[in-house]
Amino acid sequence: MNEPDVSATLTFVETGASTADAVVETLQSLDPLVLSLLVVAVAAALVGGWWLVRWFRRPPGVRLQRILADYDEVAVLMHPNPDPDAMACAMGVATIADAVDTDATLQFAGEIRHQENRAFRTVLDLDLERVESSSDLACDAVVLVDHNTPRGFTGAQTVEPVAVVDHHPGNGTGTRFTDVRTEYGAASTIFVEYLEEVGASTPDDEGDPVLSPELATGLIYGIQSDTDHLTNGCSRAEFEAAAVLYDAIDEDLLERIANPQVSDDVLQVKATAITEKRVDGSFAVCDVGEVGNTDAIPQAADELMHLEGVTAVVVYGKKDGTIHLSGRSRDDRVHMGETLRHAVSDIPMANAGGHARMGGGQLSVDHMRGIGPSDGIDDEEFEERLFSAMAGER
Ligand SMILES: [Mn+2]
Repeated sequence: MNEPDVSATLTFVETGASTADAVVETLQSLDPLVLSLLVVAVAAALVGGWWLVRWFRRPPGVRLQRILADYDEVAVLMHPNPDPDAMACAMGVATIADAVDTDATLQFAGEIRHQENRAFRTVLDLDLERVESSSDLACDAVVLVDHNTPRGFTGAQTVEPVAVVDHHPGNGTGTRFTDVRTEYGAASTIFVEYLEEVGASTPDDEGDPVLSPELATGLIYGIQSDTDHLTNGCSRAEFEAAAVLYDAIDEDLLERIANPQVSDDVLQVKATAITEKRVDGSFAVCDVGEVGNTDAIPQAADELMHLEGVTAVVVYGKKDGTIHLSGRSRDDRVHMGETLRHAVSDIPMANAGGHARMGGGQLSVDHMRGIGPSDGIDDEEFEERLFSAMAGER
């Protein structure tokens, strides 16, 4: 039974020996110059390999910091209309960069409209710069946070970020550093880990970053706002990050961000949505009319979702001849993005879409009423259409 095995082993040993002999012979026959080059090449490969292993064994926060140290200045780019998670991440990059004497300019496209976002910026005294085109970027070295593909400004598609830190799905990458964790509830959580990795939770006098009350408060608020106060889309990492931040959080600052004054305009729109809504089964639709601040529309949609028995809502309002739509759903039968897309599909120049639970869109009033060849529809028909789209009817 064992015989074939033994002979196989013998053959292997013989072959092995003769191969080793052949290698030695070949080496001896080589020119000394070639031989020494060969030795140098092997040594270089070993050192390179060792270096690579060491580099990739470093925690990502340390790697990011080493990369930031190569630049005098970086532009930290938040996504358009940045939210607290994006702003907190930008603060995180600035702190990690500051410890290695790299200046960080925090930049964003779009606007900071939502009262919570504005309160976040004001209370934490953030210096944020608005960009309209890629030429406004503070420098070539761009660090992208809370999104992975630059968008929302002229020339965005030409920007090649050096580093990308995000928690959204997508294919965007940085030329030197990419850390996208889609299982995380907030990108701020990743920065809490980075700050620990670079020693920020145990500050010393050697220039290591310090977890300031502002930064800790910003990061916990970023986590809270992206996870609906740790109730939705969380991973264990969010709770661990909250524990790390706990000692440094300034409760006064946190309270001021969480309870900002709401403009009269926004409250009016919410009130209209509550009193004027039309409910059909478990769906609600409301036309809130002309609005001063279009950001009030999604907030009104959020408000209506609190209504008992309502599982999907669409709120729409008009500003400057454009209808702004915002939909929410916690009904598995209603994919809100698809619902809105379907509802406006035959209206020229309209666009709408989004995720299963959240969607939005815009269309021009003139195009809806019908200009040129199309017949157009009125507000009432449009509402009927929204209801039937939610119900999955054609
Ligand atoms: Mn986020």
